[in-house]
Amino acid sequence: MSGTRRRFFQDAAIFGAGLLGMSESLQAQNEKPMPRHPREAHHEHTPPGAFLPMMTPDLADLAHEMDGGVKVFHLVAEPVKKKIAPFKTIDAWGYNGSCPGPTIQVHQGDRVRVIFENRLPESTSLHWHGLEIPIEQDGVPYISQKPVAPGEKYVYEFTVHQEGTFFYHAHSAMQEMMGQIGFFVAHPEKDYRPRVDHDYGLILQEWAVLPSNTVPNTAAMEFNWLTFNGVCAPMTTPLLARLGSRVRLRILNLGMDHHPVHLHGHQFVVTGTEGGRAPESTWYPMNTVLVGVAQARVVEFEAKYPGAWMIHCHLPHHMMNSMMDLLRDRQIETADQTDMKALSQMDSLAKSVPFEHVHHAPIAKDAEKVPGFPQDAFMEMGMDEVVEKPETYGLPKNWSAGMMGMMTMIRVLSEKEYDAIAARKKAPSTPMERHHES
Ligand SMILES: [Cu+2]
Repeated sequence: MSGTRRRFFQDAAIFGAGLLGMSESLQAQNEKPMPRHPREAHHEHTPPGAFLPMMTPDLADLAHEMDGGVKVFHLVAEPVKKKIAPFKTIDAWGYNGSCPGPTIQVHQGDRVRVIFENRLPESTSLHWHGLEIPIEQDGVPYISQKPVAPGEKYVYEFTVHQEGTFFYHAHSAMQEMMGQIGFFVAHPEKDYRPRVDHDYGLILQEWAVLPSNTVPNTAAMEFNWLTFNGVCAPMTTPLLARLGSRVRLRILNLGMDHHPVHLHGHQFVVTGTEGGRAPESTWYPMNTVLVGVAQARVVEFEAKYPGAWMIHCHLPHHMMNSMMDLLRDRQIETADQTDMKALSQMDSLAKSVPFEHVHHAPIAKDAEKVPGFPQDAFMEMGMDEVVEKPETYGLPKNWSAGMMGMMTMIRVLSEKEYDAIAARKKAPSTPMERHHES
């Protein structure tokens, strides 16, 4: 038995007893009846109208209240201090204290009211990207409405007759690049077939933040911080799937670049776009999907193979952050870097957070003599401890060293492993957290 598996079994024994796993947290997100266990979503007896909510790792859902038959949401545009990496907090703009904004989930056919408040220092509006709604709800300043001035409110109301993966964003380019975007998911009246057991959403963003600065340069054409749901790897929370389950992944892009998002170890099919569900006759196997600007791509796959499988943008420079702030006195460079210098830079950064820095991978004795050295040497910076959370439990030591930029992973887990992590998510105190307090 491997060490990882043994740790899981110990964990299950300690935390598993009497705990119900994921189904309750899913239920909490959803006012309609939910199956007790996500796998039962496959079952023919799912109550009518029930749907599997999309999970947006590292972001919350926006709650709503009912006013007669109308779902009422409150959305506030405001500046947000956003920690995108353990050692980097930026001054972004977002909604309800969150960047990207909280996820809105509704049903096809719902009447939706969004009471919008502008707490930005400038005028803005909300555009409902992809939704077929009356022109006066379209959120384009001067064309469909007056700009919403600072301190003002505006009420949007429309019926959602479509299904699919939509989004809301400010209809002003620079505000978009400051982070003003969020998911708007419309679940179908009749569940998609085949049904899935897990449904995850990822928002792709890119940021240009100069060293020792906190404000993104929204006029820049080059980007040094790359995020999924507002955080760079390894801060991205791993997605979890039960072995043998079917997974839906919705990927949304609002930035300056198109991102080829690649999944390791599994093939998927594209089952939808920002325009809704695609007919099954159009599905074909792939493992990299290009998500263009202002597009959403929905992919589905069977989680057939156990392991921690990476999901990442495959643009080489998006598989890392520039490390300008990380190493302070250097940008990414491929010259004049020595082992001692790199180590002392990493150590001083690690101390400033603080976290325990794991020594980088070995280099050859005469490495400096080889033209081109270094390339990836000195790039990786293990920080398991500072990004530890239930979803990272049981990963191999120094797993975080290889995680940078637009990157996350899907952990395909046995029932026992999955339930052990679900139990940790519910446990108020775990040895991991106690360790942090000590
Ligand atoms: Cu990319």
